[in-house]
Parts: sequence; C-alpha cells; structure tokens
Amino acid sequence: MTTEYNGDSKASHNEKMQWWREARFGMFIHWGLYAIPQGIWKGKEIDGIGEWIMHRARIPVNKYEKLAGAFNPVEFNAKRWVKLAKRAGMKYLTITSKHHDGFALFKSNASPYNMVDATPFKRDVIAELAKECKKAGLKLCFYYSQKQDWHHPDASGNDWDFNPDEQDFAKYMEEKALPQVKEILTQYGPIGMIWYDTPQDITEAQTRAFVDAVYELQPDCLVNGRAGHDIGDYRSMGDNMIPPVRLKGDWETPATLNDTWGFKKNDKNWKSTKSLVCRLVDIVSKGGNYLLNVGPTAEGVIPNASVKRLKRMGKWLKVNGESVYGASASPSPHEQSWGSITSKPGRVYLNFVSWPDRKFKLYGLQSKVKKAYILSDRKKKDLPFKQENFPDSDVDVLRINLHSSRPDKYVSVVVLKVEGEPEMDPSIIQQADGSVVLEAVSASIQSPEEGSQLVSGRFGTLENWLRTEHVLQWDVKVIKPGIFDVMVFSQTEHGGEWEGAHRVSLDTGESKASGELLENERKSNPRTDVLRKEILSRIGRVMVSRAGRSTIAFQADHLNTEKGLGLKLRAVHLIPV
Ligand code: H79
Repeated sequence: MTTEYNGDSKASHNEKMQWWREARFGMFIHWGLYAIPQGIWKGKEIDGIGEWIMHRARIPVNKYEKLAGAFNPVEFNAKRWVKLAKRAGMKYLTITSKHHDGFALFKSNASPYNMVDATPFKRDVIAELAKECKKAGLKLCFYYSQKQDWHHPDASGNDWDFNPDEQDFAKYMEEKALPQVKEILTQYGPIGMIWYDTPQDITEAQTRAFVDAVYELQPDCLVNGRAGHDIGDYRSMGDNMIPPVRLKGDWETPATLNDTWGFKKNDKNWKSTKSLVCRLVDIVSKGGNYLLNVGPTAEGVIPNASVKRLKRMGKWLKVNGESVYGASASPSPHEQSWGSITSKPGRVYLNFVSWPDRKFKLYGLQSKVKKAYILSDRKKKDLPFKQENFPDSDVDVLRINLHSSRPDKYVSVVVLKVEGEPEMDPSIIQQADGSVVLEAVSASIQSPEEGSQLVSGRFGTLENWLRTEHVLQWDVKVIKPGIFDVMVFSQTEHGGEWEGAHRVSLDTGESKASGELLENERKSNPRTDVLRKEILSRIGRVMVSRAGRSTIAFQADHLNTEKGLGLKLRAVHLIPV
C-alpha cells in the first residue's frame, strides 16, 4: 500500500491516520434502490448479496431505474441511525453514496439519478446524516463505486444493456464519477474517508485521478485500500475476511451482520452477538479496524435484528472498550486458542473467548507483569499470578489463577499491567491443548528462484501456488513432544470450487507424512466470507520426539493443474494423537 502518496511525510500520514487508529470500530451502511426488491425480483428469490440484484437478475436499466420513483423512505431519521452507531460504540460511519447500481443518495448536479431529483422523497439524506454526525462527533465517510456503474453506458459491470467494446471509460469518469466525487467532498463538510470498491482493471492513471480528487479537495480525508494499484492510506481486506495472523501496517475488514450488505427480506443468517464481539477483538489483536454493516429497509429502518446486536456490542464496549479503542495489535503475531490479545504501552489485554480453567497458562509473554485484574472489576482486585520459564522448550509462561465462572457472557477481559512496551516471543509455540498451528502466511518461503511466486492475498491464504519448487518452513517451540495427525486446510474459490488431488508432504526433520489432498471435510471458517469454504485433508502422521525448537517444512510434491486454480493453503495443524 502506498501510504506516503501525495508527498505526505510519514509524520503527517501518521497524524492523518490517528482518529482511524483510535476508532477501531465503524458502521457501514448499504442503502439504495435495491432495498425495494429486498432480494426478490418478479416473485423469484435472487441468489447472492442484495445490492447485486440488478446484476444477478440482469435487470435492464430502464426497468431498474423505475425503482427510484418508488423510493420513499418515510421512516428515515438520520438522528436515529447516528444514535444507534453511537450506542454501538462505533466511531465512524461509512455510507454508500453511490453503489454499483449507479444511484446516488446525495443531491448531484452530475447525474439526475439521485435521491433528490429522482425520488418522491426529494430529501438529501446525506446532508441530514452529515448534520447529525457532526453533532454527535462521528466521522462521516463515503463509499463510492468508482469503476462499476451499471447505470452509465460507459462504466463497467453492465454487459446486458451495454456493449463493453463500445464503452469509453474516460467519458464516464469525466461526466459522472469525478464530478460526483467532487460533490461529496464539497457539499457536506469535512469527510473522514472515501471508500472506493472493486477497482477491477482500472489503470493506474485513473486510480490516481480518483485519489488526487480526494486529496486536492480535502487533504486530511483518507482513502481506503480499494482505489486500485495498492494506492491508499491503508489496506482493505476482502469482504468478511479476517487475516489469520497479525499484519504490519493499517488495515480494515468490511463485514456483514448476516450474509448480505443491502437489505434482503429473507436473509436471516444473523451472526450471534458473541461471535461479533469475538471478531472485533480478533481484528484489533491483528492490528485492524472492523467496519460492520447494516442494510436499512426501503422505508429507512435498520432491521431490528441488527439493532439488537449492535446495542449489545455497545454495552460490552462500554465496560471493555479500553481493550479496543486506541489499542494496538497483540505483541505476538500468532492467534491464541483461547481468544485474542490486544495491547497498549504498559498494558496487555487478554480477551477470553472461552473462559479457561482456574489455572490459566499464557505462553510466550516476555514482559514482567506487575499486576493482573479483570477489566470489568471496578475494584481491580488482584489476580494471583506467577512467571517462569520452561527450560526444555525455552518458553516463558505466565500462570494466572482465575475465578471458576466467566465474568462476561461474550468476551471476558483480563488486564496485565506490564513494564514498558509489551513483548512476546515471536516463535510459534505449541498450544496448551497440544496442537501446533502452522499458518501458511507466516511461513518463511524457500524458493529456488528470485522472489517467490507465492503471494499472501486478501483472503488469508498463500495464493498462486502453481509450481512445486516452493518449500514452506516454520520454526516451532514444542513443549510436549509426541505423535501428531497432520491436517491440511486449503481454501475454495469464492463460490466453493476447489482443486484437490495435489500431493503434499510435511517433514519434521525426523519423520515425514505424505499424502494426497482429498476432501475429508468441508468447513466454514468464521474468519472468511460464507462463500469461501475450507477443505480439511488429513495426510498422515508425524513424530516430534523432543521438546525445544524444531523446524517443520511443507511442500507440494505434485500439483494438479487441471483447472489451473492451484493450491490455496490456509494452514497445517498438527493434532496430538
Ligand atoms: O459493497 C459490498 C459488495 O457489494 C461489494 N463489496 C462490499 C463492500 C462487492 N462487490 N463485488 N463483490 C463484493 C464481489 C461480489 C461477488 C458476488 Fe456475485 C456478487 C458473488 C455473488 C454476487 C458476481 C455475481 C459474482 C458472482 C455473481
């Protein structure tokens, strides 16, 4: 990501990012004409995300645009939406000023296809939101679909009305997209960020034009990571994607509460409040922000199921926000089996997703602990603890005596006051349950060629694995030696397609397991989008006979390239037998 674009020095970039780093949690709002069909067209349920209905059902422009004449959200109340974001503990609000369907929620002189000029409602809902955000101290940010616009004959995405060979993208940029970006940056006061999306095959010059337009009008306004060509102020993960390890630099996960962004009547697949709080602390523990979506109805109402969950999250944050707001990532790059670690200078927060035994052990903390207490305990009563070192494996261990009952039904937080900057052993340490988790993206890659072909993508895997010469290596600290089952996790494409039958092997130095990747189990991963599944393949058993450091290597001995998808490796787990 080019974070020093526009001549910004690192210091001024840091200054610009400050509110965003402090915020950690924002509200995404997907609202537009698609809320009217709510996922159903001509009586038929249309698959996929709600705001894509025009595309999925191939609805002609002259039919779809008629929805504007019926868009009359009489229940819309900007104050109520802003109040909900505040109550949820969200610090910024990003709304779809224009989504792929081309309809603008703001008053636009560049195109009459907008809320004020094309609907019976006639109110500039963005102006009303801007006013309420300002009053409430919430940063207002705009999503803008810069490349796809299914309503404009020269933009991308609509190949059922327009012929891609006859399109002139520059014309669309000049007459609609750039003028509209200028409008949203001049009509509503200071804007926190412009959130571009789906750059597709946009050229670098076009991306620069979109980014320049922002910085010229509002130098302090951030640009997200989807303008194109890795230009922007921070990195955007894939939709609903949480990386498997801590990442360097600023990043954000945009995510849904159910499976859709724009309102869909029949999408009832709501995530539980507990799993939402877990995602929040997981993201913060890896250094990111959580931009969580609501999709209001065509009447202008945020669904009750969303309101309920957000209010509960807000209640949790009221008590436990210290572990989230302004917090940095975990001092360790790796996930913990029991929950997530966040930090501040002099503080480590253990965010327990599952409440452990009375005698809890944390591996790898190198900082000296001065005090331990439960964050929700107003009296900050001391929890007894002890720090020592396992000499065989050279693992630092902190033992804490906890109460037998969990303090919070979602996530319980234990605070450790430590001396100075929190520090943890960066090694992969065997987990307390005996398993060893080897994440593909944290391996060191041995490749005979200059520069590896393998890339860690936005979806949490190593991608582009089409040739056999790469070897992945991990250094592991083993506490309890033994025999382990080798389980390989690979990821399907968006939609579930998967190429198996690769032959892979795992070598511990003293024993080796080899096998074919067969689909033993297909699983969802809460850290990835619902349409990307994980395939679990057991390839055999290995032995590690002594405690201490061990180097583990993984390679593909034969890759099946029939479909050309390659191996998308997420992780290898060693499970003690
Ligand atoms: O605004 C939200 C989405 O509309 C947008 N990004 C988030 C923040 C987005 N644009 N593209 N995508 C997400 C990927 C879309 C994939 C799919 Fe489909 C849309 C899968 C199902 C519907 C297009 C149509 C690909 C397959 C069928």
